[in-house]
Amino acid sequence: MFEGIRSYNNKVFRLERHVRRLFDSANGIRLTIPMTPQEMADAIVATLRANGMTDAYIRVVVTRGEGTLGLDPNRCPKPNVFIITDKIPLYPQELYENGLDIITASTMRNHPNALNPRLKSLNYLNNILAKIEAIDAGVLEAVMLNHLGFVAECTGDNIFTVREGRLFTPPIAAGILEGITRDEIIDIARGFNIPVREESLTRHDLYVADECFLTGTAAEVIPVVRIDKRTVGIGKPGPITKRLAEEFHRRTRA
Ligand code: PXG
Repeated sequence: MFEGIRSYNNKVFRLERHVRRLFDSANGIRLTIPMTPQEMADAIVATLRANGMTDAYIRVVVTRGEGTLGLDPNRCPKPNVFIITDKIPLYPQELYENGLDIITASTMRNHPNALNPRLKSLNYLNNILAKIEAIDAGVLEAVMLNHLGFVAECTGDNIFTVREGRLFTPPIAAGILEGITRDEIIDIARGFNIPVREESLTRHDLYVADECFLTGTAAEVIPVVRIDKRTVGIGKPGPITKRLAEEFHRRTRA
């Protein structure tokens, strides 16, 4: 299982939430992390300090550890934990200003009763296959539908739309990761009295949106201006997207 976390200005953003999600993911696959959540949080901060980084992308990984070949996880008695602090390449700055072009992937998101997308595991083949479709189509990101044909999420980001002043995003039950950036954006929108609806979206809802954007720890908040070669809204990042992104950046530095 893993986490992707960021630090800004020497402070780890939403550290407790990330640690909680890591423990929930481990719990979901019956993997016992050999430390307490507080010890994990301390280890993350200690790694950041040891590497002398203030603005970093932090990757925490918990594996089942060494063992024999075969499927029985009990053959791996001692879990391994490692923490990397590094930089992660963002989308080019120009795309934050002008917006991203994405496609709908034909690879659907994992069925929640097979491998639940709420589990942040390093089994990303499902997402990687969709990412390959995006790259083949000449774009950088793909939106994935769920087993019912509703919009789920992108390969490493959650998705939002704006229509008539309201914010929409698929519910957790659509089979998505409970994104920490997603939660932050919902909280910011509520604070601005922008109505937020977590409801099922179809591809058509994306096409007729006034605005669209993606959220993730790595990508932060990035506008989408074209989906499947169709222009979203006026083809430029919208005012609500900009307002939410601005407040998000303010909070990361607060
Ligand atoms: N959905 C999926 C499938 C993700 O992997 C998010 C949503 C956003 O969640 P947070 O909590 O970060 O707001 C993720 C997280 C990358 C990269 O290289 C992306 C993630 C993790 C690690 C690397 O783009 N995405």
